[in-house]
Amino acid sequence: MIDKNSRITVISGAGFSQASGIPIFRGKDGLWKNYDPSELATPHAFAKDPKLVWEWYRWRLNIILNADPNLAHVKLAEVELKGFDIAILTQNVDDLHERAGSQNVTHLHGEIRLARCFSCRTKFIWTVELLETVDDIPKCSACESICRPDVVWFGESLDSNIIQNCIDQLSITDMLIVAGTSGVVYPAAEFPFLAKRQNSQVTIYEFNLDYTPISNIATETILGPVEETIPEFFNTIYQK
Ligand code: BJW
Ligand code: ZN
Repeated sequence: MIDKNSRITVISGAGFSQASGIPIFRGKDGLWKNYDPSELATPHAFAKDPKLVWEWYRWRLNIILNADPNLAHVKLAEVELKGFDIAILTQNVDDLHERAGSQNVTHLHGEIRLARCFSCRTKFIWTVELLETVDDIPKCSACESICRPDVVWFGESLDSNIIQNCIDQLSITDMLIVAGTSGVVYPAAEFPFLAKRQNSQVTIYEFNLDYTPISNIATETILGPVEETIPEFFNTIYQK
């Protein structure tokens, strides 16, 4: 199926980290205090009530900082360690791919472990200890302005260099794995279609609990939890 000259690209979404205890966005699992994430992950929500939005982020940060990579994260890192050319384009703001050992990870929607100053754009890294000392809106240590999570909210543009890198990566990939994403948030939702348009030979494997809009163009949709299906899939490939 693939050898070490093949290029593998993985697009991961919230379902990839679900088994690590990190709530996904859509469905009842995503609700926090009855707020839908799409009501909170916006510049408008932050402008209206930054304290509420930070409370949501602190809640999620605490979960993420204390979470561990699951068997799906670990398997991708192992595949890379075995010498396969594998790039991960993640929509997730957690760092579980990196903590599992993956080296080539691109964050499309930013990183929750970073906060950035609204005025001078200085960034700082959250730790569990630091998180415990700040219970209000975090302030910049350089200029005292308020900080925001260093993530991409609805209506905000993704970094143009990151988008270009994704387009380049998708144009050269032999195998595309789309795992644990509902495939409804753009521009990431468009990426599998883009890969197919750029290279009709690309094999697209989708891993999800359910079918999604991506299933229509996937070579195969493998239903089940990624923490089981991803390790099984790569174990099969190694045997060939
Ligand atoms: C499992 C599992 C297990 C569970 N194993 N599977 C074109 C058309 C229409 C709209 C737009 C468009 N272009 C832009 C837009 C607007 C908007 C958009 O896409 N809206 C749609 C909702 C319609 N996009 C944007 O605003 C983007 N900006 C942009 O394009 O700028 C230019 C522009 C702006 C405005 C108009 C036009 C152009 C920015 C998007 C930023 C998304 N940000 C968030 C928050 C990040 C910060 C944070 O984390 O707090 O990113 S929203 C949220 O959704 C988060 C996620 O990364 C993202 C995707 O979610 P994901 O990963 O798919 O998770 P879920 O929960 O939806 O799905 C989980 C899946 O896993 C499910 O399928 C489960 O079945 C499965 N699953 N457990 C396997 N164990
Ligand atoms: Zn500042």
